[in-house]
Amino acid sequence: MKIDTSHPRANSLRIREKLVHGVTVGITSPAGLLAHGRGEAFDYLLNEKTNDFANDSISAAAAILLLATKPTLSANGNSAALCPKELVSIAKILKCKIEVNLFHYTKKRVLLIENYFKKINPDIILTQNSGPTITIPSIASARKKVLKKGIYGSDVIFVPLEDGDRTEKLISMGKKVVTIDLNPLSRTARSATVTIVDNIVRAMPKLLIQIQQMKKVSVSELNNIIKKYNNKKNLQKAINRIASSFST
Ligand code: PTJ
Repeated sequence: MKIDTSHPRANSLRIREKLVHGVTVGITSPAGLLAHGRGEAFDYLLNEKTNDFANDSISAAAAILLLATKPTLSANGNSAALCPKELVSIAKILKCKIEVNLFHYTKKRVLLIENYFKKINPDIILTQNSGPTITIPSIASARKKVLKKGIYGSDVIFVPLEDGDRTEKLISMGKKVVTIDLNPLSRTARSATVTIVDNIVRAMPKLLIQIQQMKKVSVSELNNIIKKYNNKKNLQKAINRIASSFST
């Protein structure tokens, strides 16, 4: 669909088109459109901007990812459609890999997403041939199957856009989890180490810049950023922001 640039919600329509394209080429699940709709509702209540609390989370996320020994970026059908280039750029700076891990699992869609990333950078993506997979029994969904070389063997995992039990389980395995989720009440938002309550299309370019800028920051300074950060308090600020949008 051609989007009229003068349309007051042109940007929102452009994002929708990316997801519709994702469904058309088979990388995004049809349910991904519904998930995006839920996100849009929260975005509206958050004033469709990166709020101060999200900027604080972005700094903490950059610090945790830069301090990680072995980070992995987990991609799904929505993140692949909305910000594949940023995911690849972040993986490149962190010298880590992207692993496709799907809720609405089909082998076909996994292969399509892997190839989608390979076209941007063939060296950045772990594939189903990248060694053994491990099943994390306490995860209920298909997301329980992870690569030993990827999510299973990582100390920090980036899991944007999901509301599920995976984050809780990864945390209970001693891992740190960074997420992006417009819904501050989701299970993932509440159990992650750092939750960026913002639209992934706004947050990812900012996270990329932050990681680039903080690359030269000392380990003690990165640790200080993390020490000062409190995810629970940050989520409360997002909830307060949403609540305040209901007053006249
Ligand atoms: O590709 P698959 O099969 O792995 O499926 C991906 C989806 C996203 C469909 C799947 O993980 C799912 O069903 O997710 P949920 O449970 O709907 O959770 C998605 C979360 O992301 C919700 O809390 C939404 O509010 C949030 N969300 C949706 N769109 C955005 C978003 N957060 C940030 N930016 C968005 N654009």
